[in-house]
Amino acid sequence: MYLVATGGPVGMAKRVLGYATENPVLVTGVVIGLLLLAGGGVSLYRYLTRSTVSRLQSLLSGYDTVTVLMHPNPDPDAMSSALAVDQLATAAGTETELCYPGEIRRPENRAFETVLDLEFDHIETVDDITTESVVLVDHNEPRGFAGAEEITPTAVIDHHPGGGTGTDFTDVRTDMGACATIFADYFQSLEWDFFEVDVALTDGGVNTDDVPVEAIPSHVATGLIYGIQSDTRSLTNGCSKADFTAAGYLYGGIDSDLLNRIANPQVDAEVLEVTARAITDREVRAPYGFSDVGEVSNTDAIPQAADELETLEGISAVVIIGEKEGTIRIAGRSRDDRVHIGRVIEAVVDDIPMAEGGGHARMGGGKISVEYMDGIGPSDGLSKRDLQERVFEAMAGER
Ligand SMILES: [Mn+2]
Repeated sequence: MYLVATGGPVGMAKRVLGYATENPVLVTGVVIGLLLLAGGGVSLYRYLTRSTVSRLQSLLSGYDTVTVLMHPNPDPDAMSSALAVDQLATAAGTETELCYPGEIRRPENRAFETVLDLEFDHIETVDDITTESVVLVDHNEPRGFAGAEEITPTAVIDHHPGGGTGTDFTDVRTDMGACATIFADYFQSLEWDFFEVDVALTDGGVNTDDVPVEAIPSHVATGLIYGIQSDTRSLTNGCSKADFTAAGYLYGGIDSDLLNRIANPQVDAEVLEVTARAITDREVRAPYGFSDVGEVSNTDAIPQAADELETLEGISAVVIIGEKEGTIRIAGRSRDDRVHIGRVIEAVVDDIPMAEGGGHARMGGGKISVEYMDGIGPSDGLSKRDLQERVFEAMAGER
């Protein structure tokens, strides 16, 4: 040992080096031990993940057919997760029915469905689910259809908070940016090969006939990576290291042409026109915005315009209204923690007969029949201008 101890990191390094020179065997042993521990950690993690996915597979193999249930208005994360369960189930010798309540409306979601040529079953009530076993993906409590509360899921794979569990299997990882990340993790631990499927560019169909049972077809890998991208705003928002790891892993098996077609679909001209109107005619009382886009033929354009207006500098919450066939549609967005946009819309339509309004903290919607608006108030009823005032009051917490 050195007798002169010097301070600081240099001194420390010298002492460690000195010690290592004098006790080579001991130090080598310690280094090897540390390396083994780190390697062991990684393989232990892989072992645990593999046992998790094996448990899911053995659960699936116990049924002839399982229903894979997506949340209402499924997004690419939910849809690709359903595809992943289908792949795992097929390998376990089990058929699947991939189901969703609500609608697949947004262009990105429709493009996902069309380009991948998916056949998801639309359900309206609990009676449309005919299998004994239900697997939930990307949500943990069934919702959005009549009798949803009667469903007891067998398995739940999700990344949202909430208390929902499966009777036999629950893997809810709230630190993940996407449910697709969990499935990528499963596939990685299974060490299945990627398999390039033949995508018919002309009709958008995916031919899955030749896909080996234990493989990750390129359209599934592509779907999963887009699920991660769309749930995390292209890995910029709410993601973890695991999402990057999953994306890096999936990259080995994607079809980049397919990804491009899913991620950059053609936009309906009316959506752009309505968005332009929403921006031009906006009323801003910072940090809140409101816009009336008037008559529309495609009501999907209203929430999409709300998405765009919300990104405008200086606006943290926004409500857009538009009209179709005597019904006013409302779409709200908020990234302002003070504004629960669902409750704002609920408060705005509260006293209007037959009106609907509500939603989540960041996203909400509603509809009002113009006929019923006319019946409100002392004289001429409720005008769209009055509606605007109500919206600003509610956003400021005054309703
Ligand atoms: Mn998700």
